[in-house]
Amino acid sequence: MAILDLVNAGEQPPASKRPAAGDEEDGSREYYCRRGVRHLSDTGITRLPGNYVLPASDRAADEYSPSLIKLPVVDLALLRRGPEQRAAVLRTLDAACREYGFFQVVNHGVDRADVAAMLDVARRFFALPQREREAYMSPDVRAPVRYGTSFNQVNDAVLCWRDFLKLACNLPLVDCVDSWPSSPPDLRAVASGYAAASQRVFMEVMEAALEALGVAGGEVMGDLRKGTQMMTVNCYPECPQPELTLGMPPHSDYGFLTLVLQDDVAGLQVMHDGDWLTVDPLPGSFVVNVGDHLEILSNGRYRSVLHRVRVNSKRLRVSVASFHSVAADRVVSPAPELIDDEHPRRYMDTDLATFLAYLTSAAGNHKSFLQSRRLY
Ligand SMILES: O=C(O)CCC(=O)C(=O)O
Repeated sequence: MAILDLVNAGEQPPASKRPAAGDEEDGSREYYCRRGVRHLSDTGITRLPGNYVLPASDRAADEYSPSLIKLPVVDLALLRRGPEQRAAVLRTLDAACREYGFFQVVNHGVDRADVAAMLDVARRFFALPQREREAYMSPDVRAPVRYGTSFNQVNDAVLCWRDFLKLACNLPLVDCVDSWPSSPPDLRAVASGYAAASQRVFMEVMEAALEALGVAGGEVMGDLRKGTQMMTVNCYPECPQPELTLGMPPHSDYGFLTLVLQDDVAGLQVMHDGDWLTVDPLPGSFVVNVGDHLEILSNGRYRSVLHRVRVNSKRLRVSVASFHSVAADRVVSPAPELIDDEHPRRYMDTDLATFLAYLTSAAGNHKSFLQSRRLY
């Protein structure tokens, strides 16, 4: 038994909820990967199984009494209201991307009812019987639909307290939607409407970010218009010992920007000046963060920042993260406008296909992929 398994070893689902004889071995890592944490939480366990217990050095240090930060707010309505207001918003956006790598977007034009419907259908999907959810499980990181658990369950040394549904949203969207879950019956309509809205907001914010960086956006925006979008619907159920584990480990995101829709339960934490700060969920807003591809394109001016998710014992949390980038084989490089004697090129070229290949052999947490692309 591994050392980690000795901590809290022995906590298993009550007999009534255990798999029938001949099913996976009860309490094995494989069992937990197959069943996920929603199922485990529903069994009413009171102690965390050893597979989820992080070494003390990787746990969140403090008691869970998060001090909430308000991220810089980017108001998209002001972006459209004449050159002066646009310039002021661009300054806010630029400062947020350099200092935090994170900001919140308001007045984004996505209907509140559509946002609420997305969170609602997400909750209903994770409340479906386990067998229905399991049908979408796949170990293939390139699958157009993938239900699973943990962060990168094949390579995670310790499992994370998260279940997810990943939906590829590449264009034309109709080609992807048919492979998405058919239950709940409104999932395809609600999630495809939300995905299209999220792509619109992404394009508007990305155009502003390129303008703020002083980069000619034509080619990049053209590539993004034909690019990739992956939507991850996250479920972090109530956890019996949240201080021993995490919903997601510290990681950065691969793409240009990620748009995160969170419900009203706090959990997302951002690394800033060496401290973990909890993002205050601002109702109706999207949290937006810079991904590795934008850090590379900006030659390091914008920061793809580590973030992680804490869980709690009282309320299930749902979030929807939408990752946007160029097509998988399209090369991402530092913009020539941002390279000079004072700012030599800091990153090698990369592409999404290389990142996906990397994920099959590494956990992909921390900023390990981005570090592998750094020249100095
Ligand atoms: O659940 C969240 O708030 C953040 C999710 C996230 O970081 C991710 O999906 O990469």
